Amino acid sequence: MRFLRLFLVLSSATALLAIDAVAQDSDNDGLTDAQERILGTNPNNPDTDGDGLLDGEEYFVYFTNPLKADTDEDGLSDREDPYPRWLRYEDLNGVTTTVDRITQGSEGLKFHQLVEVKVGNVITIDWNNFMNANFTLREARFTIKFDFLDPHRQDYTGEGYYKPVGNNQMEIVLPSYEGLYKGTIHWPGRAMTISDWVYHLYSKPLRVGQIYEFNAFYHELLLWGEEPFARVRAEVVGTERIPLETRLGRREYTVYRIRAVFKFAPFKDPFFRTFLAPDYELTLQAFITAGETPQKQAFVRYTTPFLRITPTKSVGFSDFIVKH
Ligand SMILES: [Ca+2]
Ligand SMILES: [Ca+2]
Ligand SMILES: [Ca+2]
Ligand SMILES: [Ca+2]
Repeated sequence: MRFLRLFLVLSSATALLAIDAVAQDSDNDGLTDAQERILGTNPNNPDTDGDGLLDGEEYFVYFTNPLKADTDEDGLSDREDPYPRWLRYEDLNGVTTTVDRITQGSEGLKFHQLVEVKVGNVITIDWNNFMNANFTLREARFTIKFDFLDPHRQDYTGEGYYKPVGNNQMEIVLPSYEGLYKGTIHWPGRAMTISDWVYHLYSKPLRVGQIYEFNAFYHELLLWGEEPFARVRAEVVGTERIPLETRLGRREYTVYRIRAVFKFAPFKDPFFRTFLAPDYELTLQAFITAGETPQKQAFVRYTTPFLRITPTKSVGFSDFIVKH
């Protein structure tokens, strides 16, 4: 009996030691030694890449790379960069994947986005959106590559741009399914492309109850002869806790919930008329980690609408969640 008790004491001590070893954070940087093994960081150096941010802060708060001093490669180290991250978002519908980063180089504030859209055909888009200080669009340059499934259609790669000309006018060159679109359109103030909408909120001090209004441009609407701008009203409706799957397991984050109502002009096309009537509205949402500055605010989930006429007419959403 005595022997058995001793054995029990010993085995629980061993178990405690094992738990300690798993939970141990030797360099006190917010990541356990076991987590550091997964990420490849040094368990005995709290700042593996020497950029002034602790490994644990980088992973959990800034969403930057703890193995790279300048995650988005814009010349500003993660610590001094107001927009330091480079993140991959996957669409829960499996349609679109994007890799986003905001850089500040000689060309000013730039939102760079690599997009892959799989709608049977595969479209890859390399966007460079040059932004004003309030994250509205100043100019854009991009390359679009179409890989058609149909063996009778030839794959092609086209260059395009949006370039401001004169007052509130934008010259647009846009490779599309149907060939090259070229034209100059009215470009209202406070406008951006449809996928930039969440980034517009970046430059703002987010707080609950705040409302932001702007215009979102959707090129496919322009190509079909519809009014290409939606009027957007976004509101920070509250904070909440949401789970996020990360390489280090599931973790809960306190986030701002943002609700955005996209109001379109009445459509001429009967399909979209029926689908969106009577209000021609779509309600979308975004979740952004509740940090005090954009440096600490990461978009962890957001939705972007799409209304496609090619190859088939559809209304849908890309619901992006961060891969971390
Ligand atoms: Ca550690
Ligand atoms: Ca670091
Ligand atoms: Ca870093
Ligand atoms: Ca940087």
